[in-house]
Amino acid sequence: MKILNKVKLLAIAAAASSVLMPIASQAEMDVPKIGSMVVMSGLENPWDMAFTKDGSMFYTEKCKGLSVKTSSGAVNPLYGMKGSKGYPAAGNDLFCSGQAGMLGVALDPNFDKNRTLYLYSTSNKYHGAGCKTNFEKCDGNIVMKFKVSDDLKKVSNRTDIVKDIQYKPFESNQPFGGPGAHNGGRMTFGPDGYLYVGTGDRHRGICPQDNSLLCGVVLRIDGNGKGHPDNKVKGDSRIYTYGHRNVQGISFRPSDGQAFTAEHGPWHNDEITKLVSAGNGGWDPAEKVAGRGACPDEYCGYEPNQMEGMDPSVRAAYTPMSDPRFSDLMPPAWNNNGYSQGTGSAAFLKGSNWGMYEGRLATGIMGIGFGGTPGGMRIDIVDLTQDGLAVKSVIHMPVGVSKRFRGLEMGPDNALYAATDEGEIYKISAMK
Ligand SMILES: [Ca+2]
Repeated sequence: MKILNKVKLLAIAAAASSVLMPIASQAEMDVPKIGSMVVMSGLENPWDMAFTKDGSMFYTEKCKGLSVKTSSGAVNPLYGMKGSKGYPAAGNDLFCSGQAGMLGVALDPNFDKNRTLYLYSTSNKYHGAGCKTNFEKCDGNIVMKFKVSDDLKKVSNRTDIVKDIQYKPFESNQPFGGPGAHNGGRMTFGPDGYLYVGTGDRHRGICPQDNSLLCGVVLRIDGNGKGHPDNKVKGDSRIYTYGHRNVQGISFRPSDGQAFTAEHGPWHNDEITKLVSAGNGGWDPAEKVAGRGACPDEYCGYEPNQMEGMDPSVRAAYTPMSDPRFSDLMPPAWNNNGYSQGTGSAAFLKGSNWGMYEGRLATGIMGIGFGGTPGGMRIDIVDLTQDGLAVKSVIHMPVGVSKRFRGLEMGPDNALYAATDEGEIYKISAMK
C-alpha cells in the first residue's frame, strides 16, 4: 500500500506540475540499501549460526567445534571435536571428514528459559557392527542436546537425541566421492516448536526412497528426538519428508510458517521446494529402476557419464532431481534454470528494513562451475508465489563480495548473517 500511495502521489505531482517525472526512484520502489561487513574472519569452515534474542551468536566450525560470540564481543569456545584445542570440553567420538563434521546448530525456542542448544555432528559412537562398507547401515551422524551456562562460557549435560543419521564411511568412485559425502546437517526450529533436521543421501542409491533409513530425508522431531505425532511417512516416525538429495537449507516463511528446503543438484537442477508432510522430493538415485541399469557403486546420482561434463538436461532426464513418476512428488518451486551451482542454505528475510525484499528467500550459492555450467558464488533473493510452487522473480543480492556462501541465518537485528567456506561470517544489512 505504501508503494502504491507513493506512486499515486508522484502521478498527482506530475499532473499538477505538467513536468515529466522520472520513473520511480529506488526510494519509491522501496528498494533497500544493502551493505556487508565481516564480523568474524580466520575461521575454519564456519557452517551454521544460531542467535539469542539479545544478539549472541553461536557458530560451528566443521572440523573444530562449537563457539559463541557474545553480544558484548567476547568469543568463547564451547565444545570441540576429538583432538581439538582450546575448548573447555570435547566429544571424543566427534570427527570430521569431507563434507561431514560439526554442522548445524539451533537454539530451543525457549532458550532464554531452558538454555537448551541442539548440535548436529558426525560421530563414531554408534557405528556398532555397521559402517564396514558403503553398502550397509552406517549410524554416523547424531543430534546432541546441551545446556548452556548463563555466562555463555560452557555447555554441559550432553544428551544424544538422534543417533542414527546415515553417513558415508569410505571413498568411492563418485565425483566428490570421499567419506562424509552428502551429509546434510542443517537444523532449524519451526513455528510449531519442532526441530527440523536435513539429511543427505550419503551416496547410497536406495537411501532417499527407503524410509527405514535416515538419509535423504527431513526429520521433524521434538527436543527429545521423538517424531511429531503428525508425521505420516510409512517407515521411521521421525521422518517429515523424504526423497531428498542433500538438504543443507531449511527455512520457514514468516507469513504462513510454510517450510521450504534448498538443495544442491547433481550437475543439474538446484532446487527450492515447499515441504508437505510425507511428501516425496522425488530424488531416487537407486540403480535398476526407472529404466536404468546398473550404476557405479549402486548409485546413479551422477549418471550417465558421471565424471564428464554434459548437457545438464540429458543428465536430468536420466536421474531427475524431482522424478514425476512419484504420485506424492513435491514439485520444486525453482530449479536454477536447470543448473547446479551449489545451492546450500536459505533464510527468509525478516524485517521492514528489507523493503520490497521482506519475506523473500535469501539463498546461498557456492558456485561450482563445471562442464559448461557457469560458476556463481552469490546470494539470490527468491520471490516465491503464495502457493509455494513457483517463483515470481530471482535477483542477485548486491552483497559486494563473491564467496562460497555456506550458511545463512537471520539475526535478531534483522540483518542476514552469512558463513563462507573461505572462513568469514558476514553481516549483511539492509536499510530503507
Ligand atoms: Ca526434488
